[in-house]
Amino acid sequence: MELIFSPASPFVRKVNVLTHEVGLREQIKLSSVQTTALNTSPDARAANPLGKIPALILDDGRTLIDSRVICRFLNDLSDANLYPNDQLWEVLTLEALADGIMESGVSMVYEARLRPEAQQSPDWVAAQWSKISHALEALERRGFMAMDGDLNMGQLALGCALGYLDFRHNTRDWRSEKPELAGWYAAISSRPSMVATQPEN
Ligand SMILES: N[C@@H](CCC(=O)N[C@@H](CS)C(=O)NCC(=O)O)C(=O)O
Repeated sequence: MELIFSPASPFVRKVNVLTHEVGLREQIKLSSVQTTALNTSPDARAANPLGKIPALILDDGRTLIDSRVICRFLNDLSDANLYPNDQLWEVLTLEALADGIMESGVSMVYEARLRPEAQQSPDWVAAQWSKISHALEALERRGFMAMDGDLNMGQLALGCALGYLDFRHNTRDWRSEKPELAGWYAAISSRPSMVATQPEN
Protein backbone atom coordinates (compact mmCIF):
# COMPACT_ATOMS: atom_id res chain seq x y z
CA MET A 1 0.00 0.00 0.00
CA GLU A 2 1.11 3.57 -0.63
CA LEU A 3 0.21 6.53 1.56
CA ILE A 4 0.26 9.98 -0.02
CA PHE A 5 1.31 12.09 2.92
CA SER A 6 3.00 15.11 4.42
CA PRO A 7 4.69 14.96 7.84
CA ALA A 8 3.03 18.21 8.92
CA SER A 9 -0.57 17.06 8.40
CA PRO A 10 -2.53 16.09 11.53
CA PHE A 11 -4.92 14.03 9.39
CA VAL A 12 -2.01 12.05 8.01
CA ARG A 13 -0.65 11.63 11.51
CA LYS A 14 -3.82 9.80 12.52
CA VAL A 15 -3.07 7.18 9.88
CA ASN A 16 0.59 6.92 10.83
CA VAL A 17 -0.20 6.59 14.53
CA LEU A 18 -2.70 3.86 13.79
CA THR A 19 -0.25 1.93 11.60
CA HIS A 20 2.29 2.01 14.44
CA GLU A 21 -0.32 0.85 16.93
CA VAL A 22 -1.58 -2.07 14.84
CA GLY A 23 1.73 -3.21 13.35
CA LEU A 24 1.11 -2.23 9.73
CA ARG A 25 3.89 0.34 9.48
CA GLU A 26 6.20 -1.78 7.32
CA GLN A 27 3.45 -2.61 4.84
CA ILE A 28 2.90 0.99 3.77
CA LYS A 29 5.18 2.93 1.45
CA LEU A 30 5.19 6.63 2.28
CA SER A 31 5.12 9.09 -0.63
CA SER A 32 5.66 12.64 0.55
CA VAL A 33 3.93 15.57 -1.17
CA GLN A 34 3.63 19.26 -0.49
CA THR A 35 0.08 20.36 -1.07
CA THR A 36 -2.07 23.29 0.01
CA ALA A 37 -5.54 24.50 -0.89
CA LEU A 38 -3.96 26.94 -3.38
CA ASN A 39 -1.18 24.79 -4.73
CA THR A 40 -2.24 21.20 -5.13
CA SER A 41 0.43 18.58 -5.57
CA PRO A 42 -0.13 16.58 -8.79
CA ASP A 43 0.37 13.33 -6.86
CA ALA A 44 -2.25 14.34 -4.30
CA ARG A 45 -4.62 15.29 -7.12
CA ALA A 46 -3.97 12.03 -8.96
CA ALA A 47 -4.87 10.05 -5.84
CA ASN A 48 -7.76 12.25 -4.69
CA PRO A 49 -9.82 14.56 -6.92
CA LEU A 50 -10.08 16.90 -3.92
CA GLY A 51 -6.29 17.12 -3.83
CA LYS A 52 -6.28 16.43 -0.10
CA ILE A 53 -4.12 14.12 1.95
CA PRO A 54 -4.02 11.47 3.29
CA ALA A 55 -4.89 9.16 0.41
CA LEU A 56 -4.12 5.45 0.54
CA ILE A 57 -3.49 3.53 -2.67
CA LEU A 58 -4.25 -0.13 -2.12
CA ASP A 59 -2.37 -3.03 -3.69
CA ASP A 60 -5.33 -3.78 -5.98
CA GLY A 61 -5.25 -0.22 -7.38
CA ARG A 62 -8.20 1.18 -5.45
CA THR A 63 -7.64 4.41 -3.56
CA LEU A 64 -9.15 5.37 -0.23
CA ILE A 65 -9.43 9.02 0.75
CA ASP A 66 -10.09 10.81 4.04
CA SER A 67 -8.37 9.91 7.29
CA ARG A 68 -11.55 8.55 8.86
CA VAL A 69 -12.11 6.12 6.01
CA ILE A 70 -8.46 5.09 5.87
CA CYS A 71 -8.17 4.58 9.63
CA ARG A 72 -11.26 2.45 9.76
CA PHE A 73 -10.08 0.39 6.79
CA LEU A 74 -6.64 -0.25 8.32
CA ASN A 75 -8.20 -1.09 11.67
CA ASP A 76 -10.34 -3.75 10.00
CA LEU A 77 -7.46 -4.99 7.85
CA SER A 78 -5.32 -5.60 10.90
CA ASP A 79 -8.13 -7.01 13.03
CA ALA A 80 -7.45 -4.34 15.61
CA ASN A 81 -10.15 -3.07 17.94
CA LEU A 82 -9.75 0.70 17.75
CA TYR A 83 -13.44 1.04 16.79
CA PRO A 84 -15.02 -1.28 19.37
CA ASN A 85 -18.61 -2.21 18.58
CA ASP A 86 -19.92 -1.46 22.04
CA GLN A 87 -18.63 2.13 21.90
CA LEU A 88 -18.65 2.72 18.15
CA TRP A 89 -20.70 5.92 18.08
CA GLU A 90 -18.84 7.46 20.99
CA VAL A 91 -15.49 6.68 19.35
CA LEU A 92 -16.61 8.07 15.98
CA THR A 93 -17.95 11.19 17.69
CA LEU A 94 -14.67 11.78 19.51
CA GLU A 95 -12.79 11.23 16.25
CA ALA A 96 -15.10 13.70 14.49
CA LEU A 97 -14.49 16.27 17.23
CA ALA A 98 -10.73 15.79 16.91
CA ASP A 99 -10.98 16.17 13.13
CA GLY A 100 -12.99 19.36 13.62
CA ILE A 101 -10.23 20.79 15.81
CA MET A 102 -7.75 19.92 13.07
CA GLU A 103 -9.92 21.47 10.35
CA SER A 104 -10.17 24.75 12.23
CA GLY A 105 -6.48 24.69 13.11
CA VAL A 106 -5.44 24.00 9.52
CA SER A 107 -7.78 26.66 8.15
CA MET A 108 -6.23 29.25 10.49
CA VAL A 109 -2.81 28.34 9.14
CA TYR A 110 -4.04 28.62 5.56
CA GLU A 111 -5.56 32.01 6.28
CA ALA A 112 -2.24 33.30 7.59
CA ARG A 113 -0.01 31.65 5.02
CA LEU A 114 -1.98 31.50 1.80
CA ARG A 115 -3.93 34.75 1.73
CA PRO A 116 -2.27 38.09 1.08
CA GLU A 117 -2.19 40.02 4.34
CA ALA A 118 -4.71 42.62 3.20
CA GLN A 119 -7.28 39.88 2.51
CA GLN A 120 -6.86 38.07 5.81
CA SER A 121 -9.82 38.17 8.16
CA PRO A 122 -9.13 38.42 11.90
CA ASP A 123 -12.84 37.62 12.46
CA TRP A 124 -12.50 34.38 10.52
CA VAL A 125 -9.42 33.39 12.51
CA ALA A 126 -11.18 34.26 15.79
CA ALA A 127 -14.23 32.23 14.77
CA GLN A 128 -12.08 29.20 14.00
CA TRP A 129 -10.26 29.50 17.31
CA SER A 130 -13.61 29.83 19.05
CA LYS A 131 -14.65 26.45 17.67
CA ILE A 132 -11.43 24.95 19.00
CA SER A 133 -11.88 26.65 22.38
CA HIS A 134 -15.40 25.33 22.80
CA ALA A 135 -14.20 21.85 21.90
CA LEU A 136 -11.36 22.10 24.42
CA GLU A 137 -13.78 23.23 27.12
CA ALA A 138 -16.05 20.26 26.50
CA LEU A 139 -13.03 17.95 26.55
CA GLU A 140 -11.79 19.50 29.80
CA ARG A 141 -15.17 18.61 31.33
CA ARG A 142 -14.65 15.06 30.05
CA GLY A 143 -17.82 15.39 28.03
CA PHE A 144 -16.84 12.50 25.75
CA MET A 145 -17.08 8.94 27.06
CA ALA A 146 -14.59 7.52 24.59
CA MET A 147 -11.79 9.59 26.14
CA ASP A 148 -11.58 6.94 28.85
CA GLY A 149 -11.15 3.20 28.76
CA ASP A 150 -9.26 1.03 26.29
CA LEU A 151 -7.30 2.75 23.55
CA ASN A 152 -9.50 3.69 20.61
CA MET A 153 -9.24 5.74 17.42
CA GLY A 154 -11.05 8.71 18.96
CA GLN A 155 -8.32 8.98 21.59
CA LEU A 156 -5.53 8.70 19.02
CA ALA A 157 -7.20 11.31 16.80
CA LEU A 158 -7.57 13.67 19.75
CA GLY A 159 -3.89 13.18 20.55
CA CYS A 160 -3.05 14.19 16.97
CA ALA A 161 -5.37 17.22 17.14
CA LEU A 162 -3.84 18.51 20.38
CA GLY A 163 -0.37 17.80 18.99
CA TYR A 164 -1.23 19.97 16.01
CA LEU A 165 -2.18 22.84 18.33
CA ASP A 166 1.27 22.56 19.90
CA PHE A 167 2.88 22.39 16.46
CA ARG A 168 1.13 25.33 14.79
CA HIS A 169 -0.69 27.29 17.50
CA ASN A 170 1.56 27.03 20.54
CA THR A 171 1.32 30.74 21.32
CA ARG A 172 -2.34 30.15 22.26
CA ASP A 173 -1.20 28.15 25.30
CA TRP A 174 -4.33 25.94 25.48
CA ARG A 175 -2.98 24.04 28.51
CA SER A 176 -3.02 26.94 30.97
CA GLU A 177 -6.75 26.68 31.71
CA LYS A 178 -7.21 23.02 30.84
CA PRO A 179 -5.29 21.02 33.46
CA GLU A 180 -7.43 17.86 33.07
CA LEU A 181 -7.01 17.80 29.33
CA ALA A 182 -3.31 18.63 29.57
CA GLY A 183 -2.84 15.58 31.83
CA TRP A 184 -4.86 13.42 29.45
CA TYR A 185 -2.74 14.60 26.53
CA ALA A 186 0.54 14.04 28.40
CA ALA A 187 -0.41 10.39 28.84
CA ILE A 188 -1.42 9.71 25.24
CA SER A 189 1.43 11.69 23.72
CA SER A 190 3.97 9.50 25.52
CA ARG A 191 2.86 6.42 23.57
CA PRO A 192 5.59 5.20 21.19
CA SER A 193 3.21 5.64 18.23
CA MET A 194 2.78 9.32 19.09
CA VAL A 195 6.46 9.90 19.79
CA ALA A 196 7.39 8.31 16.45
CA THR A 197 5.03 10.52 14.47
CA GLN A 198 5.73 14.03 15.74
CA PRO A 199 4.73 16.57 13.08
CA GLU A 200 7.54 18.10 11.02
CA ASN A 201 7.72 20.91 8.51
N1 LIG B 1 -11.28 15.32 6.01
C1 LIG B 1 -9.97 15.14 5.47
C2 LIG B 1 -9.15 16.42 5.59
C3 LIG B 1 -7.79 16.30 4.93
C4 LIG B 1 -7.09 17.64 4.78
O1 LIG B 1 -7.72 18.72 4.85
N2 LIG B 1 -5.79 17.59 4.57
C5 LIG B 1 -5.03 18.81 4.31
C6 LIG B 1 -3.62 18.68 4.85
S1 LIG B 1 -3.58 18.88 6.59
C7 LIG B 1 -4.93 19.00 2.83
O2 LIG B 1 -4.77 18.04 2.10
N3 LIG B 1 -5.02 20.25 2.36
C8 LIG B 1 -4.93 20.57 0.96
C9 LIG B 1 -6.20 21.21 0.46
O3 LIG B 1 -7.03 21.65 1.26
O4 LIG B 1 -6.35 21.25 -0.76
C10 LIG B 1 -9.31 13.94 6.17
O5 LIG B 1 -9.70 13.62 7.28
O6 LIG B 1 -8.42 13.31 5.59
